[in-house]
Amino acid sequence: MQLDQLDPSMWQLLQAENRRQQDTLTLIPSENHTSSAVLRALSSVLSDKYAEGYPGKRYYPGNEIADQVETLTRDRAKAAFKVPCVNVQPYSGSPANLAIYSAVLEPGQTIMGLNLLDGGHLTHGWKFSMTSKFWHSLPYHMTADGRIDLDEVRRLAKEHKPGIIICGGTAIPRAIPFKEFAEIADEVGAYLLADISHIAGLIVGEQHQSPVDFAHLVMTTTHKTLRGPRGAMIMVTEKGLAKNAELGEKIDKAIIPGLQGGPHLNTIAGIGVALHEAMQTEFKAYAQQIVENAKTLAQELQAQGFKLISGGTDNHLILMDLSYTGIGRGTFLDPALEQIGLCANRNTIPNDPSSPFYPSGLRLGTPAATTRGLKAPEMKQIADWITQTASHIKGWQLPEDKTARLALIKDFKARLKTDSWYTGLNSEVKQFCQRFPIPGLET
Ligand code: DSN
Repeated sequence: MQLDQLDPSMWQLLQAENRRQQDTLTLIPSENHTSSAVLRALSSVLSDKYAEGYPGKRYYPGNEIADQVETLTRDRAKAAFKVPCVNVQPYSGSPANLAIYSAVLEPGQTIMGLNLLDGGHLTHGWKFSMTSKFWHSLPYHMTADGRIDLDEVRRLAKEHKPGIIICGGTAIPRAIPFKEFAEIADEVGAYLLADISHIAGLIVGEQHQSPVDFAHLVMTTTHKTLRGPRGAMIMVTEKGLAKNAELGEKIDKAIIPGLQGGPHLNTIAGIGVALHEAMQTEFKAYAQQIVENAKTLAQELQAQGFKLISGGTDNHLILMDLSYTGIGRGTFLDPALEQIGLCANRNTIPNDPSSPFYPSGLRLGTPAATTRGLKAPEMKQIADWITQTASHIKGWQLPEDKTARLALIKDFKARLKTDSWYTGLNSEVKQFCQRFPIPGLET
């Protein structure tokens, strides 16, 4: 029976989400729109199959095809990133990072990652993440001008001799200096892990340097600029194998039996399809356009008077610093933009004068919009909508007092629903979006 007849309630929700995505613009830099081919693989019957183990060594029968699916995806990943070993089974980036640390470190050893509030990731050692309970976390930071503080990385590494240094993060608008990180890691004998989750598609599309000659290990999620399903991959480089010839086996064992059970074969097939797409010549043009769009959007925002962390972008991501207009301004701009149909997320900025829950920045990215075919003129339009919205809400200021703060935010959110100014702009955005269909929804 068809889903709409079997379960109309769920069907209607799925239809509503299709409409929401079509009628709004995704500007969250970690999101993208997968192709109908990737979605097709994701909804295949591979979802029903257990395949604990690895190709040729499974704990269940019936895995002849599963073995070929996993091997094909692994081979594509090896070719796309030019690495000798890849594990495509991690359920997402968080368990992938946990598996890496457990493969190469003893409990209690030191890990060094970029502080979460400066643009790192929870699993790079944030104080409330398991990664800082099992290992000793020593975060490094951004400089005042929004660049990674390599002097601090070097000083901390020399003093504390970490077992692993992690480079990469979630809100870094500039190129990651892999070579400089490698020099520091090599000097102190640490593993270097490049977490390229945000920029994997830019690397395959040759718009960002690859970490493969510099890092021992590379981890990426598969759904951001790479435009695949939600999943992750761990890669071991030649340099990694030179440091530890058993690194590939160690990573495989850390995933299963160390951390996970049966792999999600439908996701692995979807990753394989996404990698196939990423290795076509059109993907390079896509990656190039992502960066061009981000640069245009950054310039337009600056021309409107906005301040950006690091003064611009080298990649797909822009971090707006709203702190000069008051503290915690992301708390207002994020829902106000959502009300007109633009989804960008509030985010902390380095040295945020506010708190993570009421951050002073807004994070924007162009991967999803570029998938829909937006180019420079549309980036100008988006900058104009952001400017109008920021101006419309400029009177709202976050009170210091916690009770007053909660009351004011409640009031602000209620006003979003009743203020007809938003309805006007929302219709404009909706109409604009009709010109740019989401590829996966076309069929
Ligand atoms: N949540 C992701 C991001 O938005 O960057 C990182 O895992």
